[in-house]
Amino acid sequence: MEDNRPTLGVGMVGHAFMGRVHSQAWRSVGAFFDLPVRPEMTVLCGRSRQRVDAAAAEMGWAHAETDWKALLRRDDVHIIDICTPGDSHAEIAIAALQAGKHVLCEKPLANTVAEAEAMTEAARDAAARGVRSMVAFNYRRVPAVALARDLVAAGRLGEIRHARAQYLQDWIVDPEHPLVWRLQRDKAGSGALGDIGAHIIDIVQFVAGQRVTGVSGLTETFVKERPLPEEDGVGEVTVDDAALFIGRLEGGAMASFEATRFAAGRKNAMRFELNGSLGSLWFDFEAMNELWFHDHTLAAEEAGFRRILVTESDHPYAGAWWPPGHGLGYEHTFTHEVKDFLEAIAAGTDPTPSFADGLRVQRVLDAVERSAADEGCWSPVEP
Ligand code: SOE
Repeated sequence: MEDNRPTLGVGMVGHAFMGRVHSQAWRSVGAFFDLPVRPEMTVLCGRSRQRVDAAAAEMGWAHAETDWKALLRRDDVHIIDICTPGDSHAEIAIAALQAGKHVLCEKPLANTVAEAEAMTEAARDAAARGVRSMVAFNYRRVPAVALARDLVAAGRLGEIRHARAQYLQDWIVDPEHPLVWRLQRDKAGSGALGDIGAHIIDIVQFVAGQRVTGVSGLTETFVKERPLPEEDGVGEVTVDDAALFIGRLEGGAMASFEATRFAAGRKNAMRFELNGSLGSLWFDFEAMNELWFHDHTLAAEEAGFRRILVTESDHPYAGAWWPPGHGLGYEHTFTHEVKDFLEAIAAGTDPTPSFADGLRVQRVLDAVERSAADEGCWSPVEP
């Protein structure tokens, strides 16, 4: 049968971990979701000719380029997917939006508030011309997290009193782990704070449906020097290894956040708990197909945390995949992300999380850093 759907060519910049995950999303989305458009993996961009050619062939991209600006000049590229370290997000995203390309940008949106503001302004101008943008906070697209958001929005938690969020990893506990780009401030902007703290700030704001209005925080760098990755010698770690902060949500709730790469034994424990006047929710990414819900309106004898296996066909996203109980993984969150992005482009609506949502997270990150530099002093977050 003839396929009359419009084709949207994707040009992706970067092909390391995030590039690989995004590639699998672009590759599989059309096979599992009935899309109004047809995405095409048109061109992959990377700095080394040899490595980008090999990555393009391995991951299914039709062409390879070594200069991201070449992607903007191509008529067969309609979407730019940015999977580079934070120091290049603003330049690429703004140029792409101005060139009329839709933009999907990895998180955190930028390395500074000023960059995130400029990107948000460019996104606003572009949206007026029908050009869409989205920041890749993929955990919003875990079915259990989307269900948590729906339950809160339906009022099942009542008034939110507490938000408690953690993102715990352990990949640099070993002091011999090399000084990779994520440990360099000029490339990554910050450490655990921006890399994984950004996720839990976004998740709390998304699920609770409320902004963080102020914070007080501490950051720490436990290992100050590490071996250089490609030469002899050591270099200085210029970012935080861990960040711990409390905050206030606009509805009055008290919130706590912990982001660390030093939680030995915790691999990707992105967790949150919300407590409201009518009930509570609890999620841990290491068991990502489950959401725990306590309905406090039930009689005490039968109430208590109940495990919801979020794999039913009526659960968010789940119906497109496997029969109940068979479960999804990390990669599916990115497939859901590009699905929603493509649908919004086709419908002519603004996808979420928007660059403005990314800026909102960036302002919280900045407030935490200012607080930590001032011995934990209370730091309001600009609205
Ligand atoms: C590394 O800490 C990392 O890959 C983050 O950059 C991702 O955003 C997170 O999903 C998993 O951990």
